[in-house]
Amino acid sequence: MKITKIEAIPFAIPYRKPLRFASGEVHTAQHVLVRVHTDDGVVGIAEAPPRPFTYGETQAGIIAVIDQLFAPQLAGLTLLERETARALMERTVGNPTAKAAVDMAMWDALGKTLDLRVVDLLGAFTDRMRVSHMLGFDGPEAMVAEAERMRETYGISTFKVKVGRSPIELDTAVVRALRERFGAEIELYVDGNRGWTAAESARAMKQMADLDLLFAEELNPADDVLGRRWLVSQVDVPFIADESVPTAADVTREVLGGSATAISIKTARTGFTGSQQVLHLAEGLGLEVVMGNQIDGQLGSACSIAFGAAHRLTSRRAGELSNFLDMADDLLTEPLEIRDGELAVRPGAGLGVEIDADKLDHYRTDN
Ligand code: MUC
Ligand code: MG
Repeated sequence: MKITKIEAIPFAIPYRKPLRFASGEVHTAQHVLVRVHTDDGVVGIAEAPPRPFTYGETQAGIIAVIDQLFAPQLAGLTLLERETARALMERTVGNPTAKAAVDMAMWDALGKTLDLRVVDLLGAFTDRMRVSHMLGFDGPEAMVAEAERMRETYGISTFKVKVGRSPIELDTAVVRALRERFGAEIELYVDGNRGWTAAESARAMKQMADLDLLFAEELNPADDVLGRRWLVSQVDVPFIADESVPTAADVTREVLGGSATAISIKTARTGFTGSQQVLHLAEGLGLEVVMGNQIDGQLGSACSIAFGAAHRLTSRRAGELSNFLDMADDLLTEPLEIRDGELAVRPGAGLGVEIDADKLDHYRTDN
């Protein structure tokens, strides 16, 4: 069970359909595959998605911090010493997705070593979740057509609509068109990625007051502290903090400060160990929780479903588990499949997924 080596391998897989939102856009999945090797010959895997517009990380930076700091610090630890691993990695500020991927690859290796699934090690609440699909910026017709395709092909009936454009009517028209097309058949919520001001957000929420939204997420910057509090105090749906709460301390600050009433948990930024810390905090505070997506590939989505399905609170709402559908290809030997609007946890030990060696050879960018 001793860690002998940690690899950080860059790869690039194009998106069939780029995702556009208020803080950025993604055309290619330039992620980092993390492999934790042990002295038993077990290899645990996870992926880190660089999101410079959210966390400041780059692909080269993730590789550097793993190769130069985390790999030497963690070598020799056993897979049970995850708290020690966390404490060692916490000596380095920031770098959330690099830390999360190392943590999750350790859990995968532990599951494979014990011949147990990660979902069972974490809590084993259920083995599947309803899926929520993210609709990136486009015109109303194209976004309605995309939702129709997702419903027909995968049975998905919950949609998170990216908003935050100016004028606000560009986005409110999309949400209205979706509600008019599908009526009560779908669940809808919006995510602004900090694109609007507090006043624009309040005006947009008034325009959408009759559209039966589930949630509103990060409509304006949390750093506009008083503006955010003013907004959250008047919005009548749970207000989700996402990129403003990458740590448990951030959750505490934002929620106690009146700047959020719900949170997004993303395994891509808090791994499994940190996500449990955030989840238990959220339960204690009585917050709504949504499993978010860091525009993950299939490996990242396998991590999200393992965590989301493991716990009661995270599996209550549809989880954002479908961004990988927009990628042209992936690295897994067997693709994840969304059916009847649900994604199931894989049956095998650990995360239950394996990397296809030929695909990795083809997409890795360090050879
Ligand atoms: C989301 O929920 O915001 C886009 C930016 C980011 O940090 O995550 C994605 C999705
Ligand atoms: Mg978000």
